[in-house]
Amino acid sequence: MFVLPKLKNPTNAYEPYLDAETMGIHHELHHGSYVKKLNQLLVGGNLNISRIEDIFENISDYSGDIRNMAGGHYNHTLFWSWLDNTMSAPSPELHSRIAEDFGDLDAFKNLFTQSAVGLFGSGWVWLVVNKEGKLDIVQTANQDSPLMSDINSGYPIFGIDVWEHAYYLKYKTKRVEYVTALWSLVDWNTISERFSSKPEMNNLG
Ligand code: MN3
Repeated sequence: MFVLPKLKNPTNAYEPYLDAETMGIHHELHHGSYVKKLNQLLVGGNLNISRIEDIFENISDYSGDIRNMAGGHYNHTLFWSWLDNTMSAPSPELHSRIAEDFGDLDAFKNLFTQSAVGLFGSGWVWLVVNKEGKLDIVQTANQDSPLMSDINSGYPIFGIDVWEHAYYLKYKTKRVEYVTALWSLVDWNTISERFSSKPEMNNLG
């Protein structure tokens, strides 16, 4: 059975960028319901799955409901891991890769923010290591992951939830203000660790 992971901090520790009410609802109710429904679907289908990646690797074998709930659980688990209230910076290794692939850190942030603001409807924007081994910015719809076998756009090392439930209470329709504020909460330490521990490209399918 999958469990809802704890946030790194109390819900009010992300203020003023993310308000405590949004963090609480987003974590307990939205993410919590993905976990609960995923477990119900797996039990109901007699499916014994212990790794979400096992679902992603053969995503077309699973129902749309399992796709949505497994993606929702996986994506939000990553999202919380990438948010903290301690200012940090990319590791030298990641920083030089960002400079190589995007110009510099500010250019990357601008491109990523544009992609997040430009995504139509609900979904996620990701920084991935693609099959060529380059950093890339990709979008997914709904709760899809870049790791799903019918998408396969790279290994996500960072991503932002741009569903309205992530920002509507505080920012209303102003998604650009939410994404801009979020840069102050980005935990580059965790992202740098995920970058340096990424699997070999030939394991990405
Ligand atoms: Mn969400």
